[in-house]
Amino acid sequence: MKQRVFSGVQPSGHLHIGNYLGAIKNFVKLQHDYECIFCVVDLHAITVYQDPAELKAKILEIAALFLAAGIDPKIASLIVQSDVAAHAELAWMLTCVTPIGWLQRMTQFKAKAAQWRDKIDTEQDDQLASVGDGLLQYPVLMAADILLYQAHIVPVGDDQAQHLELTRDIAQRFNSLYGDTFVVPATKLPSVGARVMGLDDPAKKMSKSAQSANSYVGLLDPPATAKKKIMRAVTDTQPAVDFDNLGPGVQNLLGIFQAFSEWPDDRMRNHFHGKRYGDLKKEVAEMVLSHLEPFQERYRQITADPSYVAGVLRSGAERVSPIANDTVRTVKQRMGLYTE
Ligand code: AQP
Repeated sequence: MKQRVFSGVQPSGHLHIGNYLGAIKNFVKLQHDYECIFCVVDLHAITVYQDPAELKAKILEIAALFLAAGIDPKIASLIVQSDVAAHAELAWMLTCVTPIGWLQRMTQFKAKAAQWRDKIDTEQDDQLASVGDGLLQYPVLMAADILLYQAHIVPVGDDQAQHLELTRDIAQRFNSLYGDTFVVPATKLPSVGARVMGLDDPAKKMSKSAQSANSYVGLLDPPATAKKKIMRAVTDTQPAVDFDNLGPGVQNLLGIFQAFSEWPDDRMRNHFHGKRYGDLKKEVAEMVLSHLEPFQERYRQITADPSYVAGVLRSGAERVSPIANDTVRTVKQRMGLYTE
């Protein structure tokens, strides 16, 4: 029997090449050798306020982007998290076995809570004037997403590695309290592209919720915009690429090129050592656009029929629900909750 893979992407902001290189590119590769479930994690997105109409549209956009990237719904299941109620149900049961200190230590919680507080201060919006409990609980929901399907492997970018550690801790704690129930999953990071940094600030990771759109190349950015963002990327004060002394901005651009091209290290070095930054950026832009343009063409074809994506999501939910319901039933029995 094939091992199972699970991963998700939030329908928040604009999906960018970091999400693609860190996660989605791996999804496409893994679908041939594993039983894969890929999820638009909309319940995660609402941990900070989302405009309801925008969120609804974004969910379908992300699902269509998965398909445009090459996820084949005949072999992999594509689902929306809130469409399978068992995600939220298991999350509550796992919340009850998770020490609060584990959650308070999460670096993403600290960063996102600070980011949200800044936003509240700037916008002076009384209605949203607090950091929601959902931000703290987010990694438990993520653990539930994964453990629900007894996934063996979780392909993610490096920023999610800490949450995966926590998922393992929660699974092990549950197993030791109630008996062996969950598969303890392994994290799968890509060898290149696990943490793509912001183009305008290579000290920060490329992020959907970045203040400036110049930080990321969106998967749906018009090619001219994508090129302009790359040409403006921060490099450093040296005149040319020096592999023995790479600044973070240059390293990031080389990493983006390598992750798209899949060139080995020695070819990268031979080709780029001594190149001027303007030429490096031009080549990075060409490489990114050579992937982005056909990708965007497939996206246009997929979204031309609005009922197609909804149909894929419906059959995905039908396919995975028996697995999810089975796990919830077992967990309820183990915990002594009511089952018939
Ligand atoms: N910069 C990145 N480099 C490599 N991988 C990345 N991922 C995110 N940013 C990078 C990976 O993309 C997958 C989906 O991410 P997510 O939707 O769960 O959101 P996130 O991890 O919180 O990342 P974002 O894009 O920066 O979103 P916001 O700004 O909304 O927080 C994950 O596997 C993630 O590791």
